[in-house]
Amino acid sequence: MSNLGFEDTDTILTEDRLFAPSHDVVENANILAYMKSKGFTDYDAFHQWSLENRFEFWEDMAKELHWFEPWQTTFQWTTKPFFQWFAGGKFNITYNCLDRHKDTPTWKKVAFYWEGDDGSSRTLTYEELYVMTNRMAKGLQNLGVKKGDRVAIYLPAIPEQVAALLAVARIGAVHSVVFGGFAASALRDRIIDAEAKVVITADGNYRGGKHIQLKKITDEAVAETPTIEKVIVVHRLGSDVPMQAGRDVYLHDLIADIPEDTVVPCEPMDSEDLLYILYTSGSTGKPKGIVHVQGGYAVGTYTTTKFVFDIKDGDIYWCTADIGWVTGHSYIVYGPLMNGVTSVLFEGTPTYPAPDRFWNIVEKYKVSIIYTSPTAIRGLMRFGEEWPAKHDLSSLRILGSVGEPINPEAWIWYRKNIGHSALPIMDTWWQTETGMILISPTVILPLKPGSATRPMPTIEADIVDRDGNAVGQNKGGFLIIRHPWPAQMRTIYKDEDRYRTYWETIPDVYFAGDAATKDTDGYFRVQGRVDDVIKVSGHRLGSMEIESSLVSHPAVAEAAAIGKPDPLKGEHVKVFVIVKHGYEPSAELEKELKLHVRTTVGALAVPEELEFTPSLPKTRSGKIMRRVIRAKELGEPVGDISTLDG
Ligand code: 6R9
Repeated sequence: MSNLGFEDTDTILTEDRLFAPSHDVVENANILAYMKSKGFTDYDAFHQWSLENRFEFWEDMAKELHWFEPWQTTFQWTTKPFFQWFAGGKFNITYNCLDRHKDTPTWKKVAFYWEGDDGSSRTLTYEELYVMTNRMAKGLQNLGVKKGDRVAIYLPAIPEQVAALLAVARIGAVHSVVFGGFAASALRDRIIDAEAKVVITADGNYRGGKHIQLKKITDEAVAETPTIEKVIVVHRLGSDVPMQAGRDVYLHDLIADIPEDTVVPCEPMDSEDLLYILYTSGSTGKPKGIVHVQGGYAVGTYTTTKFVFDIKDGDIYWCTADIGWVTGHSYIVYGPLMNGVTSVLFEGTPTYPAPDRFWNIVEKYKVSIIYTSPTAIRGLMRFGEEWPAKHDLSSLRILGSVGEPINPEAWIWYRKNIGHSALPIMDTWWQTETGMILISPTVILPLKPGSATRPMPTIEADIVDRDGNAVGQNKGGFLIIRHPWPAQMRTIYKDEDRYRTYWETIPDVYFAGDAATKDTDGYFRVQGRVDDVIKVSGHRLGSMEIESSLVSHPAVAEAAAIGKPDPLKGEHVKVFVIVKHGYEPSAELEKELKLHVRTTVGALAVPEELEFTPSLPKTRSGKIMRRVIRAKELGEPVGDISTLDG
């Protein structure tokens, strides 16, 4: 990453409104109970203690979960920047999501209220999810899936998707969930990189009323993957799809003869054994397989769910993300289930069939905690205050936000219209790589609109320059973390060198790739990426992935993709295209190229703007200077370009 530049990010928002938490909420907060057990009532003092006693903190948290055998070493560097948490421990995350709740009242409690895109619904208790998970685990074993094997999951948001993750983890296999909106070639590349043996998909589904043919896309992908032996097809629509004899099997057939009382014992995994791979965009064309492990990831997501969302027994929790993204892994599946909370799982979109779909769901299920994205909020704001006003939202007590910076205007709208002008907003900053929330308020902190506030306990975050020197208060710089936390990624799958760059770009600290500031109260304000990652509606896209897609089209010689500020999506994609000799720029070609990106990467990546150009600025070594293109496009100073050559 040679093009780090934050010279132009040194702009401080003059946002100084402060929203104090209510006394009752603070008194009953989960985090306060823990703080008091250590002799603290003030978060600053407690946080300072947690920096000095980080292992004690994480040991306390880990002890709340079930270990088949206790760990021997809480933390150790192996060869820096590689490290281990809870080494020597034997653990299974599915045991902690399900089995641990047996013989407790949680067992009979609802795990998920599922709401389909079409308004259909299903309810599953913890016990029922356990039964579904065990039968699926047995089915996978019957197909020959063993500990360490990779299983790709390409499903819509249905209970079987949750059970699929849990079943794979239960038998010690490794899941690789692929977002249902990705195109066949994206699914294919992820299956190939992970060398997955089995893929679990569905006959199809509806999203926002649109029919998505998951099985057809899977067939296209699997035609080019040498490792896939079996395709499991969940009946979501109940439609008949072409099945390849010997390879494809319907889930209901696979488990037909597996009795409901079947128990597949949880594989006792080493803490550091792989739990999952999740691909995300970086600054090269190839998505990175972020690796998370069983023990530390569980401890980190369990703890942050409990403290940030202040989970209580009667809560109805709803994270509106998709399980195909890290937010869904950590805060739909693992964190909430380990906390034994009742959740809503939603298959659809915020505006279908009408712009009050979210608020309708909140009212219907009496949701008390909602965790959504700035894009969703801004999108719903457009339709006006009358849509939330139609619904009784009085069940809500905590609001959450994730995925991109939330602008103060959206923050205020969210609080006023959804949060009855009173509820706290947890603006949670984290990443696929971090596995868990790292910077976020808890309900005890005063809030500032547009600020993710303070780091979580034990998290040592700072703002530094490119050499790692702290820049001081209210100065723009790079957001870094100084010490590993339990849920941090362990490596990039089959690419250790790429993992090292996170700890080597700025010497000896974890560099997140974001620009941010810290104010005099120690509150962080994250501004956005400083690398070639574009965040469209909170979803990560790599410039190079879009460019590679474009140059794979016969008419394209070269392409550059940049992110441009977008009032709704946060950012949108603009591409610059040089056509090959013999081709002419035209409106038709523009349409064709956009479609090409849609079918090779996915709908999210489709450029909003496409400009044909005769040339692109490049370094002497031939790299496209996206930062220069972006600055020119936005009419900003181009800045120091001497460092761009690489
Ligand atoms: C969880 C998730 C990570 C990037 C991250 C940053 C942006 C996420 C944010 C935020 C400002 C927040 N980001 N949360 N920026 N405020 N509360 O989104 O993971 O898809 O890997 O993206 O998202 O730029 O670096 P991921």
